[in-house]
Amino acid sequence: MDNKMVRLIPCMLIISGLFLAHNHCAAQKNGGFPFELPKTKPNRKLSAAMQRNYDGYPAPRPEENELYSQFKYTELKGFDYHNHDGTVSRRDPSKVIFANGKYYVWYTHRNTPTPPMGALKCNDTIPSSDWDLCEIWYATSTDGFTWKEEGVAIPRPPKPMVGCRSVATADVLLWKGKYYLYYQGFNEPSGMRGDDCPVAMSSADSPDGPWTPLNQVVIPNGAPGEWDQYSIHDPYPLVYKGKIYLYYKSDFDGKPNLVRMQGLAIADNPTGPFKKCELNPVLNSGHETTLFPFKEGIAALTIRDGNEHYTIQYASDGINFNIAAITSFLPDAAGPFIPDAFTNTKYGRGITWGISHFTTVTDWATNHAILTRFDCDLSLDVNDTGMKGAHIYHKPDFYYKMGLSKTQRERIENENKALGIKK
Ligand code: AAL
Repeated sequence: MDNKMVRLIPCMLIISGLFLAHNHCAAQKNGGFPFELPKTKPNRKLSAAMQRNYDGYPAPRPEENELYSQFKYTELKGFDYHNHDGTVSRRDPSKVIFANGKYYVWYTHRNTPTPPMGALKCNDTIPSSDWDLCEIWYATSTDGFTWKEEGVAIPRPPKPMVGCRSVATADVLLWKGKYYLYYQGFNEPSGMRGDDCPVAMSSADSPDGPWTPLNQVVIPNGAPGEWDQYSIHDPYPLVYKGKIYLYYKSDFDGKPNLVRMQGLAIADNPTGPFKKCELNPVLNSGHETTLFPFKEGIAALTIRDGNEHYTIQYASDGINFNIAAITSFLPDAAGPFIPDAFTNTKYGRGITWGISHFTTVTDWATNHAILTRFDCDLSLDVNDTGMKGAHIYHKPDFYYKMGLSKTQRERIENENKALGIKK
C-alpha cells in the first residue's frame, strides 16, 4: 500500500462511521419521536430503552401500569410494645383474610425477659434473634386500622416436635372450608449457623381455632448441596390452577453474604406432598414472600435483596416471573388483603392494602419489630391516581441518616491524599 492510501484509510473509516450513525439516529423516514407518548408500540426504529418500555412493561407509563404503585403507611392502633424496650415484638404478618364479619391477621409474637442477645448468649428464655422463642398470635379488626389482639393461635409444641424452640412467620390458607397455617418451625435458636428451619402446619375449622398441629414437616429442606438445604422461610400459600401454590424464600451461599431467592412448591392437598418446582428458584430477588393472583397469573412484590429488589413482577403461569414495575419503599414482609387468594380465580383482581412490618423502630440494643398498615393501588378495580406518581420526596434528614460509615470516610480521605491534597 502506498503512503497516500495509508493516509486515506482513517478518512474512509470516519466517513463510513458517520454514514452508519446518520442512518441509525436520524429518523428521517418517520420524523422525530412523537410528542404524545404512543399508547402502543409505534412502528418505527426504537432504541433498546424504548423497545423495553413497550415490550417489558404492562403499559408505557407508570400511571397506566396496573402493577405500578407507591406505598403509603399508617400506624396501627391496638398493639402495645412495652415502651419499645425490645422485650415485645410483632413481625412477619400473614396475609389478611376476611371472615366472620372482620379481618384477621396472624404474626410472629415475642414476649421475652430481654431483647434478642445473639446465638452465643441465648438460653431457654433469652432469645437469640427477634424471631426466636416466639409464638404465632393473631388479631382482628373491622376497619383494618384498629386491631384487637386475640392471643395465641400456635404455641410452641413440646420437645422434640418441629417448632419446639420457636414458631414464626405464619401464613394462612383456606381450602375446602378449613383453615391452615403454615409456619417456620425452629428446633434450635436461629443464628447458630444461619436461620435454619423447615415448614410446619396446623389446621382449624375456624380462624379463631383451635388449631391442631400436623406435627410433621410439610415442606422439607432441600438435599445437601441444594440452594434450600438449610432454610425454608416465609411459606406463602395461594390457590392457583386448582392446586396449592406455596411460595417460599431460602437463604443460601453465604460467601461472603447470604443470597436470598424464592421458590415454589405445589400440592393437591394442604398436607402435601408438596412438589418443589424444578425451575426453583423462580424469583431471583426479594426477602419475604408477597404474591397475589393477578389476571391469568401471579404477581410478586420483590421487596429487598437481589438484583431485582424493589420491583413488582408478574408470571402469567405463576412460575416464570418478569419485572412489570420498578418502585420504591415496598412494604417489608407484606401480608396483603387478597379477596381472591383462595377462590381459584381465573383472573386475579389485585390488592390495595395489607399489614407489613418495620424492624427499625429503635436501635440494636432494644431490637424488635412493629406491625404497620400499607396501602397501594395494585388493583384492577381501583384507580387511585394518588398512588401512581413516580416520584417521592424526602427531607434532607432522611438521606443524611443513611450517611457514610467510618470506613467509607477513611477511603475518601485516602483518595484525597492520593491526589496530593494536603490538609
Ligand atoms: C424474616 C423472614 C423469616 C426469617 C426471619 C423471620 O423477615 O424472612 O422470618 O426467618 O426474617
